[in-house]
Amino acid sequence: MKTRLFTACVLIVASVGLSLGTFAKDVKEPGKLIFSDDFERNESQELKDEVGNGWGTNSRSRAGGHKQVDLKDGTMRIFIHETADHGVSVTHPMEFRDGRVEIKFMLEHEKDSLGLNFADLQYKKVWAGHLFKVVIGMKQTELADLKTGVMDLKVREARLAKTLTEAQAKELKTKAKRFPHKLETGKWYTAVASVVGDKLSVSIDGKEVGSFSSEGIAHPTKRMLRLAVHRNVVVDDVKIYSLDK
Ligand SMILES: [Ca+2]
Repeated sequence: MKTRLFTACVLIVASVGLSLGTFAKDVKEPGKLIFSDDFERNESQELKDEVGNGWGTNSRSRAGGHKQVDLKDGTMRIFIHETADHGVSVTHPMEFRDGRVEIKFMLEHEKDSLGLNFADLQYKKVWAGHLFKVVIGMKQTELADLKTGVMDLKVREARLAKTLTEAQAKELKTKAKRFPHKLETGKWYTAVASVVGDKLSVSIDGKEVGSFSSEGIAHPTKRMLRLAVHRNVVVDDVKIYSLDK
């Protein structure tokens, strides 16, 4: 009897251990690396944006062609030009349903923030392909569904025309979530934004900051990453993983 009990215990412990092991493996599973950049290079000139490696910027259309992105000391410095009529957008194509973006970043001023915007320019029911975003600021991180929120064309029109109904305004409030999370200026952090199904999760330096589920996040094709900068941000080591099977 004792032996049987002992055997049963061993089996239970072994199977729990095995499933924990499998679980740990699932959590750690990095997915397939589909893009990475360490910015260890320089431009051929210092007057205009020339990021290379497939990156685009909106400096020509929004800042009269003035330089707003500089490769320096093996990093990418993004800074808004005084003539810009829109935040700086530094874009890279990608494609996944479920995936993860990792990025090293440094904010140098209390008012700085880094936006990670996920877009699909082929989807025409939203403004400029906006699906959802993560905005990392000095005091908080915001996660927002833009597809079924403020960037939905009908919602956007109503907001601009100030004809948004009370019910619409109330619903819009459910499309974003803010998490208090303090950062220090002049310090490097690594942010990870994971998208699985309708859930967007963000961690900074391995610590979960927050997660948010909303239907726009489940959009089947995330085709572009936009780094959105309204003042000044330094970034490095961008990695994009697809978690699609
Ligand atoms: Ca680097």
